[in-house]
Amino acid sequence: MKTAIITGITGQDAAYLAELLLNKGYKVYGTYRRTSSVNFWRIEELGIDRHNNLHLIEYDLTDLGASIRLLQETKATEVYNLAAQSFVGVSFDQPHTTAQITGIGPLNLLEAIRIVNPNIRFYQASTSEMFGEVQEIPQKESTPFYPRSPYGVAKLYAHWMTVNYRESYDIFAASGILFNHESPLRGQEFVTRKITDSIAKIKLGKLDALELGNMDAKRDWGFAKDYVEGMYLMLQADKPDTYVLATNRTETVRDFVTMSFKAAGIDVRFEGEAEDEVAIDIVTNKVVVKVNPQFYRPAEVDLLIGNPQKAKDDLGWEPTTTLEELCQMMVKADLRRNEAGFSF
Ligand code: NDP
Ligand code: GDR
Repeated sequence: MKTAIITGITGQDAAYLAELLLNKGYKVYGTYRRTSSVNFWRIEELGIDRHNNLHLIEYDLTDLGASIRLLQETKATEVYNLAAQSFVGVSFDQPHTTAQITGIGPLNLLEAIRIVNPNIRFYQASTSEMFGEVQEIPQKESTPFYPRSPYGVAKLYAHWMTVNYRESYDIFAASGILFNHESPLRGQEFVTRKITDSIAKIKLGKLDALELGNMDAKRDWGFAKDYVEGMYLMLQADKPDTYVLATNRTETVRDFVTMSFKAAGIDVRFEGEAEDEVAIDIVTNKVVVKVNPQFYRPAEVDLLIGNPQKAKDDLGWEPTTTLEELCQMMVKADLRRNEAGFSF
């Protein structure tokens, strides 16, 4: 039986990856960190929380000793490092914490692999935020990096350490540069889920209007379940490498708003500019989206669009879900949850 560690089991990607690996017959150790009230709603929603082959372990990425013991005790042969302080906005307020968790955290795991068993295969969750300020369109593995947030800088450090351990110690260390990927399991602080959950509440009369920041930002949004398949394929390859996973389509936050309202059966029109921009329900004439500068970032990543050709050629990976399908899936899930009276 193959054994894998997935760090950050309470997060979106780890839940889908755990489901994938369990279905492939893996024994999975999912790590969570100590909090006063830990929340396993994602693995519960997928129905895998009581799976015989899923073992939950308390672990903090910032602890080197704990990283060493984690590898010694589980005897895992694959480590998927998905844990991070993953919210770009928060990284501006907590740059030091973000550096410790998102930057140094992966180094702890790489060091632990080097010490405990250099044959362990390692996946690092790298990000399109490392590209930041546009240098080339579409972005690919060879595009120069120019991160625009403490989060992006921390991830870039972890990415280069992954490459460095691959080259220095012959460790099978893969780095997946993943563009934004969303799902009904996305955290509510991220813009897509904030939009779909708010639209469900507006549709059900529980909320008047949704407040957003920069609606001009363009993102390459895919479906998280497609992307975890790519993570798995990277660790099954003949050699470790760096791969971009993306859909090669980019849309604005405004477009995502329009598509998601449409998925809820509401047509909207936009009026005004910048801080005065609003979206109006065409039938009721009510304002349903306002801009709140509180959600602007000190530095923004304006445009992300990825070229996943290398992953297609080497791994046979391709995204399967359109943005319209993604919006429909997310709005449907949030309507169901809000109708039932709860929404994480
Ligand atoms: P989430 O924010 O949903 O999950 C992050 C996980 O990391 C949570 O389980 C969180 O635990 C855990 N974590 C945070 N700090 C620590 C710590 N000190 N020790 C151990 N665990 C910790 O992220 P996603 O699932 O969306 O993303 C997975 C990974 O991929 C992240 O590294 C993210 O940065 C990266 N990424 C994500 C993309 C996306 O579009 N989703 C795109 C590119 C990269 P807790 O619940 O306690 O907070
Ligand atoms: P991002 O995702 O920063 O790309 O990082 P997020 O959904 O937070 O922002 C996307 C874009 O939307 C704009 N925006 C808002 N964002 C949030 N969160 N809330 C708002 O109200 C809002 N209004 C507008 C943002 O300014 C931004 O331009 C995600 C995370 O999952 C990272 O961990 C991951 O590495 C990258 O995707 C790829």
